[in-house]
Amino acid sequence: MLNDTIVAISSAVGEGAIGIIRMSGEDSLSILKKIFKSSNGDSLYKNRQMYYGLIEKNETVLDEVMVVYMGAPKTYTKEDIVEIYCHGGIISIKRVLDCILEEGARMAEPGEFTQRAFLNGRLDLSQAEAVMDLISAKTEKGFDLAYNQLEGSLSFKIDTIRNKLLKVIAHLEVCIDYPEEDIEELTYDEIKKSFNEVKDDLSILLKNADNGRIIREGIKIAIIGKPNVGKSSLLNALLKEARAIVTDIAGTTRDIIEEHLNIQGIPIRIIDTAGIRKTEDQIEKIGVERSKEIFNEADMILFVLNASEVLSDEDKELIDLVSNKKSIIVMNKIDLESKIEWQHIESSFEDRSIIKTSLLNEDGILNVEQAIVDMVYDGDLTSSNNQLLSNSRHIQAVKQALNSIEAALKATADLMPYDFIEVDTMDCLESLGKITGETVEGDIVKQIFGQFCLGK
Ligand SMILES: Nc1nc2c(ncn2[C@@H]2O[C@H](COP(=O)(O)OP(=O)(O)OP(=O)(O)O)[C@@H](O)[C@H]2O)c(=O)[nH]1
Ligand SMILES: [Mg+2]
Repeated sequence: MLNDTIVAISSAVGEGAIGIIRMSGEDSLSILKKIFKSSNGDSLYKNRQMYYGLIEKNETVLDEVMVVYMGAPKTYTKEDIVEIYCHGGIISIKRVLDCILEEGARMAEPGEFTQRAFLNGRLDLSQAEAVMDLISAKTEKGFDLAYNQLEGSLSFKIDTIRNKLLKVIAHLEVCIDYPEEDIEELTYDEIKKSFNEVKDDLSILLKNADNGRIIREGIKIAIIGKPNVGKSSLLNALLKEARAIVTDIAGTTRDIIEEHLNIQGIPIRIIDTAGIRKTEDQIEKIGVERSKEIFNEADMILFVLNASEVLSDEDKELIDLVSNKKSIIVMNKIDLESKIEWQHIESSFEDRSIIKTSLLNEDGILNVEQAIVDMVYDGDLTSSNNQLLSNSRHIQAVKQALNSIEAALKATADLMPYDFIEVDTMDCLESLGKITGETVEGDIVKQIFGQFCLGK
């Protein structure tokens, strides 16, 4: 039902100076004419021109507004659009909205304006998804990433790869359909060359995808360690506020504490946990169980140790656990006399950064931040500007495409018949089409737009 007219409140809900109502569809202008009286009696509504006047119903004034009519097809949805700028605040907007609904417009579903932009061919699917990312971006980097995607940087890359595949497919089909014709045969070597190019393109996309995903979704970091080593002190120092209770009593933190943090543009979900130890205390026991769950779920661990204590067996168990995970070692309390077995630590964490801190005075906290940034970017900060892939759905599609092209390469190496090779090539093409929306199923499209906010 693309030709009905939809309406929604497009500004954020709550009190504000202005509240914006947007209509899209064929009847937008005629509905506007029924409810709006321009102050100068104008009723022509030139394209993209603002008019000042009153929204009236049964000769009662509902609000004093500004309106603009934008004619299809050069609009966000490629349909006729009308925007009404009311006084901000719930009553005014609600009254005008109700009035429009009575005149026959339908309340828009979440994301329906952008969905129309997609269905009418103004945006491809990855660009439409970028619109949502722009709105929900929490960091500058996240915003820039989404903006590039909206501009079509990812679509362009995907199209380039798809075109390479289409060329091979076209050639394969001619060879399959007209075997007797004297068409220049595609040699297996030539096919292989094209496939290898595609494979390289896809691998490069995937190489930077993890960073992209982190910039978009945030990275989950857990602070883990024995009781009383200074985990909550670390959380507070990173947040620059006294968020968690810090005492000299071992077992102070019993529940997990989760906060959002932004280090050099990287969005982070940081989680302080209960110190891990064997305990008979019922509450603490549950806390320790949760700490272990968080440990498993986290993308990265900040492992805190107390440099002024000798290592216990429990410490050593934890060290073994942590050494298998992406982690940064925070050697805390270096203001006190050092008693820890450094050799054991260094040999257990040969390839890890070990940061010395005295969190009592927030000494070393900048080094911890830098270590996090380095780990996220794998020591390669410049690559943070090359991310094209960031959305898990897109990453999944590229992975599938890579599998297919590898299968196609193998079939080529085995000198399989052309139609065999074509099947894998088609699979690859189809996987890539899911990103831009050419080959995506309807219910997935629905699900994607369902995540949008109302009025977008
Ligand atoms: N001397 C010294 N004391 C510190 C340092 N960092 C933290 N402390 C103290 O160590 C004690 C424990 O700190 P917390 O941050 O509560 O430790 P925690 O790991 O969260 O402890 P639990 O929540 O019990 O697991 C507090 O008394 C802190 O003031 C440090 O660098 N040097
Ligand atoms: Mg604590």
